[in-house]
Amino acid sequence: MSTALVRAVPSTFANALARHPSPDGIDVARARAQHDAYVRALIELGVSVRELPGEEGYPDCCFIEDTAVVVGKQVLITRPGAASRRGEEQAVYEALSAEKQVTRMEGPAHLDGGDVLRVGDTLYVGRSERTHSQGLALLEEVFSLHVVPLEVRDALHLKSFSSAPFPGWVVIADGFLDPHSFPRDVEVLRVPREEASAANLVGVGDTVLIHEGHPKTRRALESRGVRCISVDVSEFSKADGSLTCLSLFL
Ligand code: CIR
Repeated sequence: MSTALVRAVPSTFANALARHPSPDGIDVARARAQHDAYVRALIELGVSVRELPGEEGYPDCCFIEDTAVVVGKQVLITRPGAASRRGEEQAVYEALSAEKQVTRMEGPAHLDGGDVLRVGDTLYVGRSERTHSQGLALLEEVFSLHVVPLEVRDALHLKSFSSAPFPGWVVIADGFLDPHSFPRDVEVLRVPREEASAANLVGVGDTVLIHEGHPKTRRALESRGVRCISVDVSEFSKADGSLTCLSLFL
């Protein structure tokens, strides 16, 4: 059974970082209800979910994916790219250090887990406003995997417009990345740019969780035999988050 670590939405979530703050603001109660539904969907798919408490001093802490990169027993605890998020990783370190081989990233390197896309034995790593070359070098050192940098433009993270929901599969939104960035034996599913946030999928078995309201992506997946479960993460989207960012698969 797979295990996912999630982190509760703090009451300060309305102050989460946002590249284009929504005029309506973030509704924290609604975000919490959406988070609960996301957790329930994972549990219904047979995932064992562990939840860490949120911390009021870290409005973005529910975006737990950014604080660690997990590959089997090896974990790299990151130094998040945004200064206001540095320190969120401590609780994740404490939760994982007894059961995993944990390395901690030291300054000046910085990296967000949302920039790390694992496809087989390769880590594709977005060079973004949050992740720079020193962060990439440490990834190469810690994991015995090939690291390939990809430039991120017009988005927060590499996984803001991509994901690898199943082995051998990558989903990317049009216009952000050259589809030929991946080897030929990787199946690349392209989704329309206007549905970019639906390219960020969580895959469990033969099923994906998909951001609600993206019919073209859903149809493209279903026509390939993928079962889709929609979850509404609209409040997290207002803070540039999507589906993978809300969990760390251990
Ligand atoms: C941030 O700007 O850091 C958060 N508001 C959003 C982080 C989303 N993380 C992710 O997609 N991995």
